[in-house]
Amino acid sequence: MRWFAYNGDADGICSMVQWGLIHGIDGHRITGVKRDIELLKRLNPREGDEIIVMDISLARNHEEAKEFANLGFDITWFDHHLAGEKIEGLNANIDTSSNVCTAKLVEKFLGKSSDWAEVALHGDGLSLHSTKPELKELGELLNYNGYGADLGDLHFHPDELMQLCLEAKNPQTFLQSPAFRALKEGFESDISKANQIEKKDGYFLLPNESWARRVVGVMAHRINEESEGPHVIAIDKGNTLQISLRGRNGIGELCAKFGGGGRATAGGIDNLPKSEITDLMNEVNSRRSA
Ligand SMILES: [Mn+2]
Repeated sequence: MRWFAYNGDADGICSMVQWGLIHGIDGHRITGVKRDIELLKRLNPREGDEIIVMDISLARNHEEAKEFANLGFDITWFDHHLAGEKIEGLNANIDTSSNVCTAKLVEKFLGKSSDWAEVALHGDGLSLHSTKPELKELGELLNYNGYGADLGDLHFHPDELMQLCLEAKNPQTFLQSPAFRALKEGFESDISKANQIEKKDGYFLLPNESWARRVVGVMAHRINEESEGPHVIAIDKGNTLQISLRGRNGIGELCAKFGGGGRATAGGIDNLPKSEITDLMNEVNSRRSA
Protein backbone atom coordinates (compact mmCIF):
# COMPACT_ATOMS: atom_id res chain seq x y z
CA MET A 1 0.00 0.00 0.00
CA ARG A 2 1.15 3.52 -0.78
CA TRP A 3 0.65 6.48 1.56
CA PHE A 4 0.63 10.04 0.29
CA ALA A 5 0.93 13.09 2.53
CA TYR A 6 0.67 16.38 0.66
CA ASN A 7 0.00 20.02 1.39
CA GLY A 8 -3.51 21.18 0.46
CA ASP A 9 -2.28 24.23 -1.45
CA ALA A 10 -1.60 24.72 -5.17
CA ASP A 11 1.93 23.35 -4.99
CA GLY A 12 0.91 20.21 -3.10
CA ILE A 13 -2.02 19.58 -5.43
CA CYS A 14 0.02 20.14 -8.63
CA SER A 15 2.74 17.83 -7.31
CA MET A 16 0.19 15.06 -6.70
CA VAL A 17 -1.48 15.57 -10.08
CA GLN A 18 1.85 15.11 -11.88
CA TRP A 19 2.54 11.95 -9.90
CA GLY A 20 -0.99 10.70 -10.50
CA LEU A 21 -0.84 11.22 -14.27
CA ILE A 22 2.12 8.83 -14.43
CA HIS A 23 1.80 6.45 -11.49
CA GLY A 24 -1.78 6.86 -10.28
CA ILE A 25 -2.97 8.00 -6.85
CA ASP A 26 -4.23 4.73 -5.37
CA GLY A 27 -3.56 4.42 -1.67
CA HIS A 28 -4.18 6.45 1.47
CA ARG A 29 -4.03 10.18 0.84
CA ILE A 30 -3.51 12.55 3.75
CA THR A 31 -3.93 16.30 3.28
CA GLY A 32 -5.60 19.31 4.90
CA VAL A 33 -5.76 23.10 4.87
CA LYS A 34 -2.57 24.88 3.82
CA ARG A 35 -1.57 25.65 7.40
CA ASP A 36 -1.94 21.98 8.39
CA ILE A 37 1.74 21.00 8.09
CA GLU A 38 2.22 18.17 10.56
CA LEU A 39 0.62 15.51 8.39
CA LEU A 40 2.91 12.59 9.22
CA LYS A 41 1.19 12.15 12.57
CA ARG A 42 -1.84 10.90 10.63
CA LEU A 43 -0.01 8.10 8.79
CA ASN A 44 -0.43 4.52 9.91
CA PRO A 45 1.67 2.38 7.54
CA ARG A 46 1.99 -1.40 7.76
CA GLU A 47 4.99 -3.51 6.85
CA GLY A 48 5.95 -3.17 3.21
CA ASP A 49 4.05 0.11 2.71
CA GLU A 50 5.61 3.02 0.84
CA ILE A 51 5.36 6.70 1.88
CA ILE A 52 5.43 9.69 -0.49
CA VAL A 53 5.42 13.20 0.92
CA MET A 54 4.95 16.42 -1.01
CA ASP A 55 5.33 20.09 -0.09
CA ILE A 56 5.50 19.88 3.69
CA SER A 57 8.56 20.68 5.77
CA LEU A 58 10.65 17.70 6.83
CA ALA A 59 11.92 19.72 9.79
CA ARG A 60 8.34 20.11 11.02
CA ASN A 61 7.77 16.33 10.73
CA HIS A 62 11.24 15.22 11.73
CA GLU A 63 10.38 12.94 14.64
CA GLU A 64 7.76 10.91 12.76
CA ALA A 65 9.85 10.74 9.57
CA LYS A 66 12.83 9.45 11.51
CA GLU A 67 10.72 6.83 13.22
CA PHE A 68 9.28 5.58 9.90
CA ALA A 69 12.77 5.51 8.35
CA ASN A 70 14.12 3.54 11.31
CA LEU A 71 11.28 1.04 10.91
CA GLY A 72 12.47 0.49 7.34
CA PHE A 73 9.66 2.16 5.41
CA ASP A 74 10.48 3.41 1.92
CA ILE A 75 10.01 7.20 2.20
CA THR A 76 10.36 9.65 -0.69
CA TRP A 77 10.16 13.33 0.26
CA PHE A 78 9.67 16.24 -2.17
CA ASP A 79 9.84 19.72 -0.71
CA HIS A 80 11.33 23.23 -0.72
CA HIS A 81 10.89 24.20 2.94
CA LEU A 82 13.30 23.76 5.81
CA ALA A 83 14.64 20.17 5.88
CA GLY A 84 16.33 20.09 9.28
CA GLU A 85 18.75 17.33 10.19
CA LYS A 86 19.46 14.61 7.61
CA ILE A 87 17.61 11.33 8.09
CA GLU A 88 19.47 8.15 7.11
CA GLY A 89 17.55 5.98 4.63
CA LEU A 90 15.06 8.67 3.59
CA ASN A 91 14.98 9.56 -0.14
CA ALA A 92 15.07 13.35 0.02
CA ASN A 93 14.30 15.49 -3.04
CA ILE A 94 14.57 18.76 -1.16
CA ASP A 95 15.77 22.05 -2.60
CA THR A 96 15.20 25.31 -0.73
CA SER A 97 16.34 27.55 -3.62
CA SER A 98 14.05 30.56 -3.96
CA ASN A 99 13.23 29.83 -7.61
CA VAL A 100 11.74 26.35 -7.20
CA CYS A 101 8.55 24.91 -5.75
CA THR A 102 7.81 21.28 -4.92
CA ALA A 103 5.97 20.67 -8.19
CA LYS A 104 9.14 21.65 -10.11
CA LEU A 105 11.10 19.09 -8.07
CA VAL A 106 8.49 16.42 -8.81
CA GLU A 107 8.59 17.36 -12.51
CA LYS A 108 12.36 16.88 -12.54
CA PHE A 109 12.10 13.57 -10.68
CA LEU A 110 9.47 12.20 -13.07
CA GLY A 111 11.41 13.46 -16.10
CA LYS A 112 8.32 14.76 -17.86
CA SER A 113 7.71 18.49 -18.24
CA SER A 114 4.26 19.55 -17.11
CA ASP A 115 2.16 22.70 -17.12
CA TRP A 116 1.01 21.75 -13.60
CA ALA A 117 4.47 22.70 -12.36
CA GLU A 118 3.97 26.13 -13.93
CA VAL A 119 0.60 26.46 -12.18
CA ALA A 120 2.33 25.65 -8.89
CA LEU A 121 4.99 28.35 -9.39
CA HIS A 122 2.21 30.93 -9.64
CA GLY A 123 0.46 29.45 -6.63
CA ASP A 124 3.58 29.83 -4.51
CA GLY A 125 4.08 33.46 -5.57
CA LEU A 126 6.97 32.53 -7.89
CA SER A 127 5.42 33.85 -11.13
CA LEU A 128 8.76 35.46 -11.95
CA HIS A 129 10.14 31.97 -12.64
CA SER A 130 7.26 30.70 -14.76
CA THR A 131 7.20 30.72 -18.54
CA LYS A 132 3.37 30.52 -18.64
CA PRO A 133 1.73 33.75 -17.41
CA GLU A 134 -1.64 32.49 -18.70
CA LEU A 135 -1.69 29.97 -15.82
CA LYS A 136 -1.28 32.60 -13.09
CA GLU A 137 -4.95 32.92 -12.19
CA LEU A 138 -5.34 29.15 -11.83
CA GLY A 139 -2.27 28.93 -9.58
CA GLU A 140 -3.58 31.71 -7.38
CA LEU A 141 -7.05 30.19 -7.16
CA LEU A 142 -5.79 26.71 -6.23
CA ASN A 143 -3.63 28.35 -3.58
CA TYR A 144 -6.52 30.48 -2.32
CA ASN A 145 -8.65 27.34 -1.88
CA GLY A 146 -6.17 26.02 0.72
CA TYR A 147 -6.58 28.95 3.10
CA GLY A 148 -8.88 28.59 6.08
CA ALA A 149 -8.84 27.66 9.74
CA ASP A 150 -10.13 24.18 8.96
CA LEU A 151 -11.60 22.16 6.09
CA GLY A 152 -15.07 23.63 6.75
CA ASP A 153 -13.86 27.04 5.52
CA LEU A 154 -12.76 25.70 2.13
CA HIS A 155 -14.78 25.66 -1.11
CA PHE A 156 -13.28 22.26 -2.02
CA HIS A 157 -11.60 19.61 0.10
CA PRO A 158 -8.03 19.68 -1.28
CA ASP A 159 -8.18 15.98 -2.18
CA GLU A 160 -11.40 16.50 -4.15
CA LEU A 161 -9.85 19.46 -5.97
CA MET A 162 -6.72 17.41 -6.70
CA GLN A 163 -8.86 14.64 -8.23
CA LEU A 164 -10.74 17.17 -10.38
CA CYS A 165 -7.42 18.51 -11.69
CA LEU A 166 -6.22 14.99 -12.36
CA GLU A 167 -9.41 14.15 -14.28
CA ALA A 168 -8.91 17.26 -16.42
CA LYS A 169 -5.38 15.97 -17.23
CA ASN A 170 -4.09 19.45 -18.12
CA PRO A 171 -4.61 22.96 -16.70
CA GLN A 172 -6.11 24.24 -19.95
CA THR A 173 -9.00 21.72 -19.67
CA PHE A 174 -9.47 22.45 -15.97
CA LEU A 175 -9.87 26.16 -16.84
CA GLN A 176 -13.09 25.19 -18.67
CA SER A 177 -14.57 23.25 -15.74
CA PRO A 178 -17.39 24.13 -13.31
CA ALA A 179 -14.89 23.72 -10.45
CA PHE A 180 -12.72 26.49 -11.87
CA ARG A 181 -15.77 28.76 -12.18
CA ALA A 182 -16.79 28.01 -8.59
CA LEU A 183 -13.31 28.95 -7.33
CA LYS A 184 -13.27 32.13 -9.39
CA GLU A 185 -16.70 33.24 -8.17
CA GLY A 186 -15.91 32.37 -4.55
CA PHE A 187 -12.70 34.33 -4.73
CA GLU A 188 -14.30 37.37 -6.34
CA SER A 189 -16.96 37.48 -3.63
CA ASP A 190 -14.37 37.19 -0.83
CA ILE A 191 -11.96 39.77 -2.24
CA SER A 192 -14.76 42.30 -2.80
CA LYS A 193 -15.58 42.05 0.93
CA ALA A 194 -11.89 42.43 1.79
CA ASN A 195 -11.60 45.51 -0.42
CA GLN A 196 -14.23 47.27 1.69
CA ILE A 197 -12.07 47.03 4.82
CA GLU A 198 -10.12 50.22 5.49
CA LYS A 199 -6.80 50.45 7.26
CA LYS A 200 -7.11 51.79 10.82
CA ASP A 201 -4.26 52.53 13.26
CA GLY A 202 -1.87 51.26 10.59
CA TYR A 203 -3.40 47.81 10.05
CA PHE A 204 -6.35 46.02 8.51
CA LEU A 205 -8.78 44.32 10.89
CA LEU A 206 -10.96 41.54 9.48
CA PRO A 207 -13.85 39.77 11.23
CA ASN A 208 -13.39 36.12 12.21
CA GLU A 209 -15.58 34.81 9.38
CA SER A 210 -14.86 32.10 6.83
CA TRP A 211 -14.55 34.53 3.89
CA ALA A 212 -11.87 36.48 5.79
CA ARG A 213 -9.97 33.35 6.82
CA ARG A 214 -10.00 32.22 3.17
CA VAL A 215 -8.93 35.48 1.55
CA VAL A 216 -6.39 36.82 4.07
CA GLY A 217 -3.41 35.20 2.32
CA VAL A 218 -4.19 36.64 -1.11
CA MET A 219 -5.12 40.01 0.39
CA ALA A 220 -1.76 40.18 2.18
CA HIS A 221 0.07 39.18 -1.01
CA ARG A 222 -1.67 41.89 -3.07
CA ILE A 223 -1.06 44.64 -0.52
CA ASN A 224 2.58 43.64 -0.34
CA GLU A 225 2.92 43.88 -4.13
CA GLU A 226 1.76 47.53 -3.97
CA SER A 227 4.28 48.91 -1.47
CA GLU A 228 7.18 48.03 0.79
CA GLY A 229 5.46 47.72 4.15
CA PRO A 230 5.72 45.94 6.48
CA HIS A 231 1.98 45.31 6.15
CA VAL A 232 -0.23 43.99 8.92
CA ILE A 233 -3.56 42.22 8.53
CA ALA A 234 -5.32 40.97 11.64
CA ILE A 235 -8.29 38.68 12.15
CA ASP A 236 -10.29 39.52 15.26
CA LYS A 237 -10.50 36.34 17.36
CA GLY A 238 -11.99 37.91 20.47
CA ASN A 239 -9.24 38.16 23.06
CA THR A 240 -6.51 37.61 20.51
CA LEU A 241 -5.60 38.56 16.94
CA GLN A 242 -4.41 36.27 14.18
CA ILE A 243 -1.72 38.33 12.46
CA SER A 244 -0.45 38.10 8.88
CA LEU A 245 2.67 40.15 8.20
CA ARG A 246 4.28 40.85 4.83
CA GLY A 247 7.26 42.94 3.76
CA ARG A 248 10.60 42.95 1.98
CA ASN A 249 12.82 41.50 4.71
CA GLY A 250 13.08 40.48 8.36
CA ILE A 251 9.41 39.53 8.64
CA GLY A 252 9.76 36.04 10.15
CA GLU A 253 12.19 37.39 12.71
CA LEU A 254 9.82 40.26 13.59
CA CYS A 255 6.96 37.76 14.08
CA ALA A 256 9.20 35.55 16.23
CA LYS A 257 9.55 38.42 18.73
CA PHE A 258 5.81 38.06 19.33
CA GLY A 259 5.62 34.27 19.42
CA GLY A 260 5.09 33.76 15.69
CA GLY A 261 7.37 32.85 12.81
CA GLY A 262 7.83 32.76 9.05
CA ARG A 263 10.15 33.52 6.16
CA ALA A 264 12.01 36.70 5.19
CA THR A 265 9.03 38.21 3.38
CA ALA A 266 6.02 36.52 4.98
CA GLY A 267 5.11 35.56 8.50
CA GLY A 268 2.37 35.28 11.04
CA ILE A 269 1.38 35.17 14.67
CA ASP A 270 -1.47 32.79 15.50
CA ASN A 271 -2.71 34.27 18.76
CA LEU A 272 -1.44 37.74 19.63
CA PRO A 273 -3.05 39.05 22.84
CA LYS A 274 -4.87 42.28 21.94
CA SER A 275 -2.88 44.11 24.63
CA GLU A 276 0.27 43.54 22.51
CA ILE A 277 -0.92 45.07 19.24
CA THR A 278 0.46 48.51 20.18
CA ASP A 279 3.92 47.03 20.78
CA LEU A 280 3.74 45.14 17.49
CA MET A 281 2.67 48.25 15.57
CA ASN A 282 5.48 50.31 17.18
CA GLU A 283 7.94 47.70 15.93
CA VAL A 284 6.32 47.66 12.48
CA ASN A 285 6.21 51.47 12.25
CA SER A 286 9.89 51.74 13.12
CA ARG A 287 10.60 49.64 10.01
CA ARG A 288 8.30 51.54 7.68
CA SER A 289 10.00 54.10 5.50
CA ALA A 290 8.61 57.60 6.05
MN1 LIG B 1 5.22 25.01 -1.98
